[in-house]
Amino acid sequence: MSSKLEALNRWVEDVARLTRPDHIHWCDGSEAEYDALVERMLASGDLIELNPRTHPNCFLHRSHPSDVARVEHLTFICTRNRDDAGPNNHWMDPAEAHAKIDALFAGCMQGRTLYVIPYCMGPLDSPLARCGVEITDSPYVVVNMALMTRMGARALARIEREGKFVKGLHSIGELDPHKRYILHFPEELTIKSIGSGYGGNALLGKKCHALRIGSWQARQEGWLAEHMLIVGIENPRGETHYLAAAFPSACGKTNLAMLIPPEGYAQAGWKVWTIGDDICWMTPGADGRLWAINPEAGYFGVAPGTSAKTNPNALAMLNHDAIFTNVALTADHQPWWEGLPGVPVKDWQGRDYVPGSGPAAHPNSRFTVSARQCPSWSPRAEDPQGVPISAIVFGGRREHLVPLVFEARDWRHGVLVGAAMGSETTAAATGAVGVLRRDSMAMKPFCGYNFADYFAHWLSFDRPGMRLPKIFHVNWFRKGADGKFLWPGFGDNLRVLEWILGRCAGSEGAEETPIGNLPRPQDLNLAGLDLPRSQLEALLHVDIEGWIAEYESIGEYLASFGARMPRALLEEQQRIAALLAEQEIEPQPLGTP
Ligand code: GTP
Ligand code: SPV
Ligand code: MN
Repeated sequence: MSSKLEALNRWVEDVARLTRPDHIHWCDGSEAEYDALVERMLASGDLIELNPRTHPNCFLHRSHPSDVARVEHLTFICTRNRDDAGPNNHWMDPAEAHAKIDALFAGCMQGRTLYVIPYCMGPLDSPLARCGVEITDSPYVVVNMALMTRMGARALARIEREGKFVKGLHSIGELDPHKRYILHFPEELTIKSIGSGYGGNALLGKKCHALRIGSWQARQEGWLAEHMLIVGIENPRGETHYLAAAFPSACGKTNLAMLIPPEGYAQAGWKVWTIGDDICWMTPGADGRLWAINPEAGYFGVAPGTSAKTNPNALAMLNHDAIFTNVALTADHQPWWEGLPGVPVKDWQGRDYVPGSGPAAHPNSRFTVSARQCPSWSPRAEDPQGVPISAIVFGGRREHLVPLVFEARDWRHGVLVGAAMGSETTAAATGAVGVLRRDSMAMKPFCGYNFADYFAHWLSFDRPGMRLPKIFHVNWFRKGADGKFLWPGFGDNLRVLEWILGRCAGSEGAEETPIGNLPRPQDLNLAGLDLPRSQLEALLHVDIEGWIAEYESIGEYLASFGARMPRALLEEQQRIAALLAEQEIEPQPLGTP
C-alpha cells in the first residue's frame, strides 16, 4: 500500500475495530464482483430475480416496511457552531453526535462483511469531480453504488493520486427507526449513517456527499452543488443549449431530463440530450460561464407514474440490468407500479394484492440503472469540462397561484425566486404528503449549511467577468377548479423550454409583470396541442392579490434567518412587494418590452 493510502487504511482498520465485521472486502468495481454480490443476495433473499425473458439481469429488493424514504427528522448537520448549520437544518454538536452514533456502530457488523467502496463523483478525469469512500455492511448498497457512481479500482487510483476523499461510514444496523441517524460533519468531510438501507440515507455518494458535504465544499471553493437535472436541447439548426433545473424530490427532474419532444417538434428536428437527473455541480469557467457536470453515473428514479406515455425513455432503459426497490409484481414476475398497464398480484411488501386496497407499489418505489442505458444519454456526460449552462430553472409543485413559467429580471431577482420556492411535499421523504412548504432551490433537505450563507454564496456569482445564465421559474402542477392539472406536462414541457431558450437568445417576446416576465399566449408554440384558451389564460395569469400575500410570506421566511440574511435579498423582496402594491392600486398592464 502506498503512503498516500495510509490514511484510508488506518480509517478502515479503526472502523473494523469498532464494528467488528467477519470479513473485509475492498470493492474493485468489476462485473464479476457485481455478479457475485447479486448471487449472494439472491441466496439470502435480499434480491428476487425478475422475469429473465422480459427483464434480463433485473432484480427486486424489498426494503424494511419502516425504511422506505429519506428521514429528514433524523438527518443532522454537525458543525462546531450551530449557526453554521442554520435554521434550515437539524443540528447536533459534533462530539455528542460522534459519541451517540459510535455507540450504535459498536459491534454492529458482527456476522457481516464490511465493504470498502472507493468512488468518484463525476468523470474520473474531471477536475470538477471529487472522490469519496463509503464503508457499508449492505451488499445492496454496494450494487447500487456500482450503478450510481464510478466505483472501484479506478476511483481508488484517483484517491491514491490526490490523497483526499470524503469518508462515509454506513451500517444498516438493526433497521430500527429509533436507532437511525444520518449525520454529517462537513468540517471533517465525514458522514455517518446507521439504521437505514434506503436511497439517500444509505447511498452516501448521493445526497450526503454530493449535496450536503458538496455544498459546504462548493461554498469554500467558489462553486455550486445543486439538486438539479442537466439537459441539452438541440434545436433544428443543430445547436445544443444546456439547462439546469432544480425541482424538489419527486417533482419532475428525471422526467424533464429525458423528455421526448412532441410530434411536431421531433419532425422539425428537435432533440433532447440527458446529462443528469438529480445532481449538478457547477463551476465558473475562464469564459465566465457556469460549467456543469453530473457527479452521478446512474439514476435512482421514482417508479410510480413512469409509463410509455409519460416517460418512454425511462421505460426503455428499465428492460435489462436494473434494480427495482419496493415495486409490485405481476403474475409472470415483471416489475409493476401505478401508471403501467397490466395487473399486479403481489404488492411492494410481497403480499397478495387486493385491488382497491391502496397502491400496489410504494409511492416512493424506485429503479436504479446505469445512466448509459437511457436512449437520450449524452456522451457529454463524460466530458471532464462539463457543459456550459444557458438557463437555470426553478420549479415546484404548486396547485394554485404560480404561473406556468416566468423569467427573473436579473441574477439577484433569480436568486430570490429560487430562495422563495415553495412546493407540496411528496413521498420521497417520510411525513405528510401534499403540504406546501418553502424549499429554497429544492435544497431544503440537502443544503449542508445555513441557507442565509447559501443565498449570499449564490449572490456572489454576480460579479464582473461573469456571463451568468438567465433564471426562470416553472410550475407543471397548477390545477383547475376540477382538481385536474391545467398543463399536460411531460413531453409538452419542451414548449416552455423553447420559450426559455428563446429568451436567452433574445428572440422571444414577453410581458413584464411585478413577479417577472411571462410569455404572452402568442409567445408559446402550442401547435398540435389541444389546450382551451381559457386554460392557457389561467396558466399565464398573475393574481396580484395572491402574490401580495405570497410576498408577505416570503418576507417572513427571509426574516426568520435573522441577521445573516443578505441585505440584497431583503431589498429585492421589498422591491417586488412594492411593485405588486402599485399594481393593486393601478391595475394596468406594464406593456411589452
Ligand atoms: P427525485 O428523484 O425524488 O429527486 O425526483 P424527480 O424530481 O426526479 O421526480 P420525477 O421526475 O421522478 O417525477 C416524480 C413524479 O412526478 C412522477 O410520478 C412523475 O410522473 C410526475 N411528473 C413528472 N413530470 C411531470 C409533469 O410534467 N406533469 C405532471 N403532472 N407530473 C409529472
Ligand atoms: C430525493 O429524495 O430527492 C431523491 C431520492 O433523489 S434519495 O436518493 O432517496 O434522496
Ligand atoms: Mn433528488
